[in-house]
Amino acid sequence: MSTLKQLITDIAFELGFDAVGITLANDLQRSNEHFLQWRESGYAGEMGYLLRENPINAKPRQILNEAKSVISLLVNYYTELPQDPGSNYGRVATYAVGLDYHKVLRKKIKQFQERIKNEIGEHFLSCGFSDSVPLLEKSFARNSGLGFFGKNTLIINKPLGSYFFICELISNLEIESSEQRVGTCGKCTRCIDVCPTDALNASPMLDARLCISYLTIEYKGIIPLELREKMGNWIFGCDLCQVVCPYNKKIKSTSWSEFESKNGIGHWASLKDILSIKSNEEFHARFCHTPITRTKRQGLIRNAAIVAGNRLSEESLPELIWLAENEGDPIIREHVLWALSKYPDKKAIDVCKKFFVAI
Ligand code: B12
Ligand code: SF4
Ligand code: SF4
Repeated sequence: MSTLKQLITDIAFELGFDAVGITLANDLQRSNEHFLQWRESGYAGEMGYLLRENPINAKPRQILNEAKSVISLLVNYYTELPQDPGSNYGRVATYAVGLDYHKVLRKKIKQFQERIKNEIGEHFLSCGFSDSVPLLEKSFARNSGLGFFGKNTLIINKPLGSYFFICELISNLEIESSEQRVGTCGKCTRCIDVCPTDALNASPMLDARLCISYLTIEYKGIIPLELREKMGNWIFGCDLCQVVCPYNKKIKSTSWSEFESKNGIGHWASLKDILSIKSNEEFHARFCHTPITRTKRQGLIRNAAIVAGNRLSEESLPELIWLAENEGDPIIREHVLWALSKYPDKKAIDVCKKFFVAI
């Protein structure tokens, strides 16, 4: 390994990154075509930043003119799922149980940049990100030798599995590229089979409009009726196509304490607690250090109402009734009334009748 590559790898591991790989900062022609094909198929749903006329996606030099290499870094966020505490709780995807990874990783990437600059001097230029620019991060991670595309459309790394964040540094350094890793799903189709909404039926593309992760986090409107029951217990994100993946069977828990569930909302959240959040200020105060802020109060209560209806959460019933009678937000009200229509309870039926909801 060249000295520069060794130096960068050593700094990355010292700072706690779980894997590092390097590739050239060239445009990725084929990935770009796939991205455009995906978008033209309508699979991006309403994710505005991916629908812009000139998304940066596969062109690192549009971000850093002098770019020569992309240094990709992986951060394991896996923590074990505690037992389901029962019907009064909703599930949170593993990546979101702790602190907001955008903030944690931004700080760490900055330290990484500073350490490299200290070692090699002021001529070092770089831009670093994780999930904050529309760059095809998975394609660059794959090209950096950090794994392969699974049929669930995620990058799979041996031995890390797929529960990791991808970060990258676009830099002006000429560094020897890492060797591409070979790997394949073979005949396995577990993720496609387990997906409750058939979002992976177009694999190797994912129809985000059907994906529970998109519906619960990115999508701001009224969830289509036919998808609500399929959302099951999920109030934020979805992990099912990772849970079943054989590459995730023997993985280690994260060494990043920031991503442990004690620092955030946790794997299971009380539906009653969420449904009783009365204002945006209260929502912000509770979740401002976590990725949950993305849904805002409206989205999280909408999701919690659906899960309460799916699980017939007893504790949530008084909160749902209160929301049906007092909440001003029409999106929240719509989902609350849908949830109440699922309960066999007389009080719930009376509220539905009052608001003319078909039971
Ligand atoms: C938009 C987005 C989403 C959308 C769409 C996901 C998707 N698969 O497209 C939604 C909201 C659904 C989502 C969900 C999740 N996401 Co997300 N998401 C992104 C984001 C911002 C962009 C991804 C993107 O560009 N999609 C567009 C598609 C076309 O690009 P692509 O998936 O890279 O597609 C490539 C291949 O599929 C292939 N391909 C596509 N079509 C075709 C067709 C043919 C013929 C061929 C041969 C190949 C091919 O080529 C494409 C280009 O290289 C990235 C961050 C980033 N900037 O990259 C994170 C990112 C992909 N998400 C991430 C995570 C963690 C998740 C979730 C696990 C979170 C959760 N638990 O809820 C889920 C997983 C759902 C899933 N199975 O993918 C991580 C993934 C880490 C990993 N191990 O790969 C990323 C990289 C964020 C990060 N920096 O860590 N996400
Ligand atoms: S995250 Fe869930 S809904 Fe989305 S593709 Fe995977 S299993 Fe399907
Ligand atoms: S579950 Fe099977 S098909 Fe899906 S990503 Fe994992 S190995 Fe590939």
